[in-house]
Amino acid sequence: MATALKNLNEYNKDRFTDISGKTFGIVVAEWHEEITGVLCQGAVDTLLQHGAAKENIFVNTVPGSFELTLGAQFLAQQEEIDAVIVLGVVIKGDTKHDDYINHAVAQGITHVSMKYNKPVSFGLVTTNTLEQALDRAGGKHGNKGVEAAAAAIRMLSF
Ligand code: RBF
Repeated sequence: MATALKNLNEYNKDRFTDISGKTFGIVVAEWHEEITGVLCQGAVDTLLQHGAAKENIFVNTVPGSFELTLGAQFLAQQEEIDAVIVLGVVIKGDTKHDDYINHAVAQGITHVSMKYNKPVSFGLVTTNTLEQALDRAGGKHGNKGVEAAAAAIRMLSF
């Protein structure tokens, strides 16, 4: 579990497989894009640092986090894609939209992962405030895009 004391930014790289021949699909929500852009950069940098080829990383955007599931499915159904990384930011507001979106994405991408038997990483930042989201996109709680990429690599080593 990611807390102030523990998160996957300090992952154990010994457990990583060689990803030089692996292909990754990243789906990023455009809502709060100043934050999702940082998550995406963190994910891409992590894949590159661990040997993925630039031409094997496919980044696609969707309008909002609710659309992440279908975006993940479009990617996962492609045979050449080995793992999918889902990135978005949902911030609590006056209504319960966040609950509905977050649950839909969590269940939706789990389903995609099971259906296509591929890792689909959950990089959805779900916070009460904008500040908490910024803290998790290159701030004091690391970068959840990095963590999502690390989880995808780790699962390819399973
Ligand atoms: N999408 C996000 O990615 N993050 C949000 O914080 C977010 N807040 C929303 C708040 C409301 C009230 C609504 C209706 C939508 C919100 N969306 C958000 C967009 C949603 O994920 C989706 O793109 C739209 O509902 C269109 O299907």
